[in-house]
Amino acid sequence: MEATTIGAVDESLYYIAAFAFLLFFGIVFFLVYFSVRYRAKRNPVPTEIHGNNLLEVLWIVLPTLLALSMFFYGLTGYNFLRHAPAGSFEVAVHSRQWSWSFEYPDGKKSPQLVVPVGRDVRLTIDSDDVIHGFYLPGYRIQVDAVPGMKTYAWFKATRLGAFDILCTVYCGTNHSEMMAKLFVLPQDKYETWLAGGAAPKDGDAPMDGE
Ligand SMILES: [Cu+2]
Repeated sequence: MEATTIGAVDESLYYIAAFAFLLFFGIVFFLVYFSVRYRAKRNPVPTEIHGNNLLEVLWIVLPTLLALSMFFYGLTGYNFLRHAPAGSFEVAVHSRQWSWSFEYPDGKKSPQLVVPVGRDVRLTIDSDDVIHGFYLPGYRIQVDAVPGMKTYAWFKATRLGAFDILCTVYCGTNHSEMMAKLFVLPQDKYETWLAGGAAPKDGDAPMDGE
């Protein structure tokens, strides 16, 4: 499978969720089974078990390995998300109360994020005033925009279409309206837009996977 930010986040989510389901149903199953099997009528004198080294070792070692495997997924996913591949398409993201703007290598600026499909896109994020949160759920990206420093994120623009961008840090009166769109366009449509073509509208780009 091609390595993407979507894959990195979703894989660790599914992995942890799978164990959560397994443990939940496993525990409920044995809870019900033992309640019936050892009910007072059938087992009038409670059985007490003292000391079982094998069990003690098992219930220390198994959960430790399980937790470490989740940590492994989390760490590799985090490292992947923190390191944009060389040669990424660079976009500067500026935030302020209460809007986003995007600046491209040639100096062009736009209120929406527009990128060509298939590229690795590296975002350099800053803020003019207060802390904002750059959130692009369609590509599983969330990074704070902090005044006085630059933060980074990247994603591989594998899916064509329009994706929501939101602010996730409460930043004042119009925080909830601090939204923008990411448009992932085919290369030719991207170049038309870059050369001064009309700004893409929601629904323009062919939808894929969303
Ligand atoms: Cu904000």
